[in-house]
Amino acid sequence: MPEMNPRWDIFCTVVDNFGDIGVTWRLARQLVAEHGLAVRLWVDDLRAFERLCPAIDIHAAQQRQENVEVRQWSGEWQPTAAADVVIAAFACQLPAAYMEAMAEREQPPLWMNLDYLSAEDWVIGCHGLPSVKFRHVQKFFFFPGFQKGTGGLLRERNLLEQRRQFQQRPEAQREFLQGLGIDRAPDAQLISLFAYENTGLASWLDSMAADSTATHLLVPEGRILGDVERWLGVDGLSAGDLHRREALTVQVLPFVRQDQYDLLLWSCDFNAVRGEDSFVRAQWAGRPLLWHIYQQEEDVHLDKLEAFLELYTKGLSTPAREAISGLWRAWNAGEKMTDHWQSTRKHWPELEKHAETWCLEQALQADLATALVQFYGNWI
Ligand code: TRH
Repeated sequence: MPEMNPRWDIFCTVVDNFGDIGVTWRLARQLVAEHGLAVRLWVDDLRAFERLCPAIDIHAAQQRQENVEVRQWSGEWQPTAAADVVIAAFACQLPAAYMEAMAEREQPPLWMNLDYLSAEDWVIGCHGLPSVKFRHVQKFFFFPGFQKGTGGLLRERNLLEQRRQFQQRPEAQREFLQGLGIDRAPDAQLISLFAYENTGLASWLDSMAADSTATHLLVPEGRILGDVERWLGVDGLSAGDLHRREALTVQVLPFVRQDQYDLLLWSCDFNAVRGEDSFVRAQWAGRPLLWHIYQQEEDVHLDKLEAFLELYTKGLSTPAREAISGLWRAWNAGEKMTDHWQSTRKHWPELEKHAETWCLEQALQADLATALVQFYGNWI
């Protein structure tokens, strides 16, 4: 008999950066808050987690955060009963003893691999298919995605309504920005910059500095700061630092809590994002964006970039499509951004409208947490 109140275990190994924990923490919270499930989140690196959620006690073997049971996934695995639903995030390898515990259950659990996000078409054919077996326990592929037939995107139930309200209240935005030490000049466009190291940055900063419109660029502390320092000709940038070069103001921000990061994206006119989770959040912000994709071996990430561009730019006029695609391609090749930025600026109103349309279209799909719960419902 399936459990009345199923227990879920989510396993996360932090490969690098913040995407692995960013996605699993978001999913865990949503399964608890919106689906009333009992969720344990097993994480092998609580220091990365602490950046997104400063309330984390990095020494605790077990703790509750926002009603999620957070477990330190250490090398020495303590025997534990397997849950009803087991999610291995991004193909992480579960502890051998836990796999045995899954197989020993009277009713084997639903075991899924939550894969990386891709807009490629093959994802539709593979989503939900059986993968490997451990003894008699079957694993399934679960693919997030942008199209019908995929597992969708993480989106909290009231997210777009909260975003709409926040964006309609300039005083709420001002208050939030002031809390981060940001004093926005009324006529300046606000841009956030979260990216990996990028040799194209200098040319983009040159363009913004030379622009007739003022730009206030907000850079959370992270990997791109070295390139910003080189362009400014300064060393050791840290949160709070502010530099002006012609029309461009560059301000370094602290790395904020994950929910605060949404407010930052919602406050900006344009967001440069990266990886997976910030990329999706920038889409929910309903504003034009620039994606720095996570680089993979043999440049397979470039196919993913093109697949997304093909979907995203549908409905745009040809010049606007060429402008934004050119900008994204240049950014991801570390190439000169100057001309692409100027063309993008020319199509601003159209790109702004399109970003909102895209967001609303994407929100017509079931969100990923709901899709997972439905998958389980169909499986039992
Ligand atoms: O950090 P990322 O580059 O993460 C990843 C990992 O590299 C992963 O291994 C890879 O597979 C994946 O990308 C594709 O980018 P991402 O996914 O955007 O994760 C960043 C998280 O950090 C996201 O949840 C938002 C959060 N964040 C904050 O909470 N506060 C901040 O100030 C900022 C800038 C981000």
